Amino acid sequence: MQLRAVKRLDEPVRLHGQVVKGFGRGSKTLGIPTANLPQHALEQLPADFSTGIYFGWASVDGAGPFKMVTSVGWNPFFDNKTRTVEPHLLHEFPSDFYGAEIRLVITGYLRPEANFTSLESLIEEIHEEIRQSRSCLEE
Ligand code: ADP
Ligand code: RBF
Ligand code: MG
Repeated sequence: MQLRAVKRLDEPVRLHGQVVKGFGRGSKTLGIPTANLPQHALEQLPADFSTGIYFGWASVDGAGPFKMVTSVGWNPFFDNKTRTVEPHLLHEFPSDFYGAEIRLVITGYLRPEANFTSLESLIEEIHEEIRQSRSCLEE
């Protein structure tokens, strides 16, 4: 993989909302579940916030904090029509937690959103970012 400069945000960005259903693609297609935030949570983003891949911390119904890596954007690979915030939490949960209150603190930025030539390359890239986020957050 190419080495990337990780950017710490000057001000952490906080978002919260109840976990909603998406297209079910995270676990089924990618093997990487993402807890989607409701559309109105996007209003909590600063106006100049760029779409892209970020990392930070999450809590679920007050449990945590758990490390997380999140996409904020349009998911160009899937040609989505709406902007979404979809964190993958670096924690094994015993079951789904749709409807739970999730809180995010976004502390760092990894890269802009990208399109990929294959699903395999998207999955490989996300796995690399999970490793990178883990090591950044352990510092
Ligand atoms: P959807 O398109 O509905 O978001 P996903 O396949 O992305 O479907 O699955 C997401 C759901 O999986 C989350 O809403 C959450 O309830 C559950 N889940 C289980 N483990 C995790 C995890 N480590 N990170 C994020 N979500 C998880
Ligand atoms: N989707 C894209 O279309 N392009 C991306 O560059 C991209 N990067 C992602 C990085 C991470 C760390 C995660 C968790 C997801 C990413 N996705 C990306 C989003 C992916 O398309 C999304 O999780 C699925 O659409 C399932 O909802
Ligand atoms: Mg999801």
